[in-house]
Amino acid sequence: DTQESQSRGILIVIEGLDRSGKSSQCQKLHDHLVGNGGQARYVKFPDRTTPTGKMINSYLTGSVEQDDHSIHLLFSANRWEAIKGIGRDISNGINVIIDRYSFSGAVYSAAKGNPELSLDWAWYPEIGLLKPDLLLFLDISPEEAAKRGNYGDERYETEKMQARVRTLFKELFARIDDLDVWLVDAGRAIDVVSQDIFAAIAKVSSDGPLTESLGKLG
Ligand code: 2DT
Ligand code: MG
Repeated sequence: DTQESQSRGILIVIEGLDRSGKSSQCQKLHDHLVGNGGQARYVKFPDRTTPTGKMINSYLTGSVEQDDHSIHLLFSANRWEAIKGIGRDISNGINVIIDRYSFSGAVYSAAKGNPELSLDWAWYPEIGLLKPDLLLFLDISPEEAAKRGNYGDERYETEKMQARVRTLFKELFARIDDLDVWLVDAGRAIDVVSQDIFAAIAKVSSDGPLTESLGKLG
Protein backbone atom coordinates (compact mmCIF):
# COMPACT_ATOMS: atom_id res chain seq x y z
CA ASP A 1 0.00 0.00 0.00
CA THR A 2 1.71 3.15 -1.17
CA GLN A 3 -1.08 5.49 -0.19
CA GLU A 4 -0.46 7.17 3.11
CA SER A 5 -3.63 7.62 5.07
CA GLN A 6 -3.77 11.01 6.72
CA SER A 7 -3.99 10.90 10.48
CA ARG A 8 -6.40 13.21 12.25
CA GLY A 9 -5.34 16.21 14.27
CA ILE A 10 -5.50 16.36 18.04
CA LEU A 11 -7.81 18.51 20.12
CA ILE A 12 -6.04 20.31 22.94
CA VAL A 13 -7.75 22.60 25.43
CA ILE A 14 -5.87 25.04 27.65
CA GLU A 15 -7.74 26.30 30.70
CA GLY A 16 -6.75 28.43 33.63
CA LEU A 17 -7.40 31.57 35.61
CA ASP A 18 -6.94 35.07 34.28
CA ARG A 19 -3.20 35.93 34.20
CA SER A 20 -2.13 32.28 34.18
CA GLY A 21 -0.51 32.80 30.76
CA LYS A 22 -3.03 30.84 28.65
CA SER A 23 -2.90 32.97 25.55
CA SER A 24 0.93 33.12 25.41
CA GLN A 25 1.14 29.37 25.92
CA CYS A 26 -1.47 28.68 23.22
CA GLN A 27 0.53 30.83 20.82
CA LYS A 28 3.79 29.07 21.69
CA LEU A 29 2.19 25.67 21.32
CA HIS A 30 0.76 26.66 17.96
CA ASP A 31 4.20 27.77 16.73
CA HIS A 32 5.80 24.62 18.14
CA LEU A 33 3.40 22.32 16.29
CA VAL A 34 3.77 24.25 13.04
CA GLY A 35 7.56 24.32 13.51
CA ASN A 36 7.51 20.53 13.68
CA GLY A 37 5.86 20.41 10.30
CA GLY A 38 2.29 19.96 11.54
CA GLN A 39 -0.79 22.03 10.87
CA ALA A 40 -2.38 23.89 13.75
CA ARG A 41 -5.21 26.28 14.43
CA TYR A 42 -5.68 28.46 17.49
CA VAL A 43 -9.28 28.99 18.62
CA LYS A 44 -10.25 31.20 21.52
CA PHE A 45 -13.55 31.21 23.43
CA PRO A 46 -15.45 33.38 23.74
CA ASP A 47 -15.01 34.15 20.04
CA ARG A 48 -16.03 37.81 20.25
CA THR A 49 -16.29 38.26 16.47
CA THR A 50 -19.57 36.38 15.86
CA PRO A 51 -23.06 37.77 16.62
CA THR A 52 -23.24 35.80 19.90
CA GLY A 53 -19.65 36.84 20.66
CA LYS A 54 -20.54 40.51 20.24
CA MET A 55 -23.35 40.15 22.77
CA ILE A 56 -20.94 38.41 25.15
CA ASN A 57 -18.39 41.16 24.68
CA SER A 58 -20.95 43.84 25.55
CA TYR A 59 -21.75 41.96 28.73
CA LEU A 60 -18.12 41.41 29.75
CA THR A 61 -17.17 45.02 29.17
CA GLY A 62 -20.15 46.13 31.23
CA SER A 63 -22.11 48.01 28.60
CA VAL A 64 -25.15 45.74 28.97
CA GLU A 65 -26.70 43.60 31.70
CA GLN A 66 -27.88 40.03 31.10
CA ASP A 67 -29.74 37.45 33.14
CA ASP A 68 -27.20 34.91 34.51
CA HIS A 69 -28.84 31.97 32.70
CA SER A 70 -29.15 33.86 29.47
CA ILE A 71 -25.51 34.93 29.28
CA HIS A 72 -24.47 31.42 30.28
CA LEU A 73 -26.36 29.94 27.34
CA LEU A 74 -24.87 32.52 24.97
CA PHE A 75 -21.35 31.43 25.96
CA SER A 76 -22.40 27.84 25.25
CA ALA A 77 -24.00 28.78 21.92
CA ASN A 78 -20.74 30.50 20.99
CA ARG A 79 -19.06 27.07 21.23
CA TRP A 80 -21.84 25.09 19.56
CA GLU A 81 -21.81 27.33 16.50
CA ALA A 82 -18.07 26.64 16.08
CA ILE A 83 -17.86 22.94 16.87
CA LYS A 84 -18.61 21.46 13.43
CA GLY A 85 -15.82 23.52 11.91
CA ILE A 86 -13.43 22.35 14.62
CA GLY A 87 -14.41 18.71 14.02
CA ARG A 88 -13.85 19.15 10.30
CA ASP A 89 -10.37 20.58 10.86
CA ILE A 90 -9.46 17.71 13.18
CA SER A 91 -10.57 15.19 10.51
CA ASN A 92 -8.42 17.03 8.00
CA GLY A 93 -5.29 16.55 10.09
CA ILE A 94 -5.19 19.98 11.71
CA ASN A 95 -4.31 20.13 15.40
CA VAL A 96 -6.69 22.47 17.15
CA ILE A 97 -5.65 24.38 20.27
CA ILE A 98 -8.54 25.89 22.21
CA ASP A 99 -8.03 28.73 24.70
CA ARG A 100 -10.89 28.29 27.25
CA TYR A 101 -13.74 25.87 26.61
CA SER A 102 -16.70 24.26 28.40
CA PHE A 103 -14.76 24.09 31.67
CA SER A 104 -14.48 27.88 31.91
CA GLY A 105 -18.07 27.99 30.73
CA ALA A 106 -19.36 25.99 33.67
CA VAL A 107 -17.15 27.32 36.44
CA TYR A 108 -17.39 31.07 35.80
CA SER A 109 -21.18 30.92 35.77
CA ALA A 110 -21.36 28.68 38.84
CA ALA A 111 -18.86 30.93 40.66
CA LYS A 112 -21.32 33.83 40.61
CA GLY A 113 -23.06 32.29 43.59
CA ASN A 114 -26.53 32.44 42.06
CA PRO A 115 -28.37 29.60 43.88
CA GLU A 116 -30.34 28.83 40.69
CA LEU A 117 -27.15 28.30 38.74
CA SER A 118 -25.35 25.25 40.09
CA LEU A 119 -22.33 23.58 38.52
CA ASP A 120 -24.62 20.76 37.35
CA TRP A 121 -27.02 23.16 35.66
CA ALA A 122 -24.11 25.06 34.11
CA TRP A 123 -22.52 21.91 32.71
CA TYR A 124 -25.63 20.61 30.98
CA PRO A 125 -25.52 22.64 27.73
CA GLU A 126 -21.91 21.47 27.19
CA ILE A 127 -22.93 17.81 26.94
CA GLY A 128 -22.29 16.56 23.41
CA LEU A 129 -19.50 18.98 22.48
CA LEU A 130 -16.24 17.36 21.38
CA LYS A 131 -14.15 15.99 24.21
CA PRO A 132 -10.52 17.12 24.07
CA ASP A 133 -7.71 14.58 23.69
CA LEU A 134 -5.85 16.54 26.33
CA LEU A 135 -6.80 19.25 28.80
CA LEU A 136 -4.01 21.38 30.22
CA PHE A 137 -4.86 23.40 33.31
CA LEU A 138 -2.48 26.28 33.96
CA ASP A 139 -2.57 26.54 37.70
CA ILE A 140 -1.43 29.65 39.48
CA SER A 141 -1.77 30.57 43.15
CA PRO A 142 -3.57 33.81 44.02
CA GLU A 143 -0.22 35.09 45.40
CA GLU A 144 1.68 34.41 42.15
CA ALA A 145 -1.19 35.87 40.13
CA ALA A 146 -1.12 39.04 42.25
CA LYS A 147 2.58 39.55 41.38
CA ARG A 148 1.61 39.74 37.72
CA GLY A 149 -0.19 43.02 38.21
CA ASN A 150 -3.72 44.19 38.67
CA TYR A 151 -6.78 42.69 37.10
CA GLY A 152 -8.37 44.54 34.24
CA ASP A 153 -11.81 46.01 34.51
CA GLU A 154 -13.86 43.33 32.77
CA ARG A 155 -16.57 41.54 34.66
CA TYR A 156 -15.25 38.55 36.69
CA GLU A 157 -11.78 40.06 37.13
CA THR A 158 -11.88 40.30 40.91
CA GLU A 159 -9.93 38.35 43.51
CA LYS A 160 -13.06 36.95 45.11
CA MET A 161 -14.33 35.62 41.81
CA GLN A 162 -10.93 34.14 40.83
CA ALA A 163 -10.64 32.26 44.11
CA ARG A 164 -14.07 30.68 43.61
CA VAL A 165 -13.29 29.85 40.00
CA ARG A 166 -10.06 28.07 41.00
CA THR A 167 -11.88 25.86 43.53
CA LEU A 168 -14.69 25.07 41.08
CA PHE A 169 -12.27 24.09 38.28
CA LYS A 170 -10.81 21.42 40.55
CA GLU A 171 -14.25 20.23 41.62
CA LEU A 172 -15.35 20.00 37.99
CA PHE A 173 -12.26 18.05 36.82
CA ALA A 174 -12.83 15.51 39.59
CA ARG A 175 -16.36 14.92 38.29
CA ILE A 176 -15.55 14.26 34.63
CA ASP A 177 -14.86 10.68 33.62
CA ASP A 178 -12.03 9.62 31.33
CA LEU A 179 -10.65 13.08 30.83
CA ASP A 180 -6.91 13.47 30.56
CA VAL A 181 -6.22 16.56 32.71
CA TRP A 182 -2.67 17.81 33.16
CA LEU A 183 -2.12 20.30 35.94
CA VAL A 184 0.72 22.61 34.98
CA ASP A 185 2.35 24.90 37.55
CA ALA A 186 1.98 28.19 35.71
CA GLY A 187 3.76 30.24 38.36
CA ARG A 188 7.11 29.45 36.70
CA ALA A 189 8.95 31.17 33.87
CA ILE A 190 7.10 31.13 30.55
CA ASP A 191 9.62 28.90 28.71
CA VAL A 192 9.76 26.38 31.55
CA VAL A 193 5.97 26.10 31.41
CA SER A 194 5.96 25.66 27.64
CA GLN A 195 8.54 22.85 27.81
CA ASP A 196 6.16 20.98 30.14
CA ILE A 197 3.31 21.55 27.73
CA PHE A 198 5.29 20.29 24.71
CA ALA A 199 6.22 17.16 26.68
CA ALA A 200 2.55 16.52 27.50
CA ILE A 201 1.54 16.97 23.85
CA ALA A 202 4.18 14.52 22.65
CA LYS A 203 2.40 11.79 24.62
CA VAL A 204 -1.03 12.39 23.12
CA SER A 205 -2.12 9.78 20.66
CA SER A 206 -4.42 10.52 17.78
CA ASP A 207 -5.07 6.85 17.04
CA GLY A 208 -8.67 6.30 16.17
CA PRO A 209 -11.33 8.85 15.31
CA LEU A 210 -12.25 11.77 17.51
CA THR A 211 -15.77 10.67 18.23
CA GLU A 212 -16.01 11.16 21.93
CA SER A 213 -18.06 13.94 23.37
CA LEU A 214 -18.43 15.50 26.78
CA GLY A 215 -20.88 13.59 28.97
CA LYS A 216 -22.79 14.09 32.21
CA LEU A 217 -20.95 14.88 35.41
CA GLY A 218 -20.27 12.03 37.80
P1 2DT B 1 -11.15 35.92 28.25
O1 2DT B 1 -10.52 36.82 29.26
O2 2DT B 1 -10.40 34.60 28.08
O3 2DT B 1 -11.44 36.59 26.94
O4 2DT B 1 -12.55 35.49 28.83
N1 2DT B 1 -15.99 32.97 30.39
C1 2DT B 1 -15.37 32.40 29.33
C2 2DT B 1 -17.25 32.56 30.81
O5 2DT B 1 -17.81 33.10 31.75
N2 2DT B 1 -17.86 31.55 30.13
C3 2DT B 1 -17.28 30.93 29.06
O6 2DT B 1 -17.87 30.01 28.47
C4 2DT B 1 -15.97 31.37 28.64
C5 2DT B 1 -15.32 30.72 27.46
C6 2DT B 1 -13.94 33.89 31.53
C7 2DT B 1 -13.44 36.46 29.26
C8 2DT B 1 -14.18 36.01 30.50
O7 2DT B 1 -15.28 35.16 30.15
C9 2DT B 1 -15.36 34.09 31.08
C10 2DT B 1 -13.34 35.25 31.49
MG1 MG C 1 -9.72 38.10 30.49
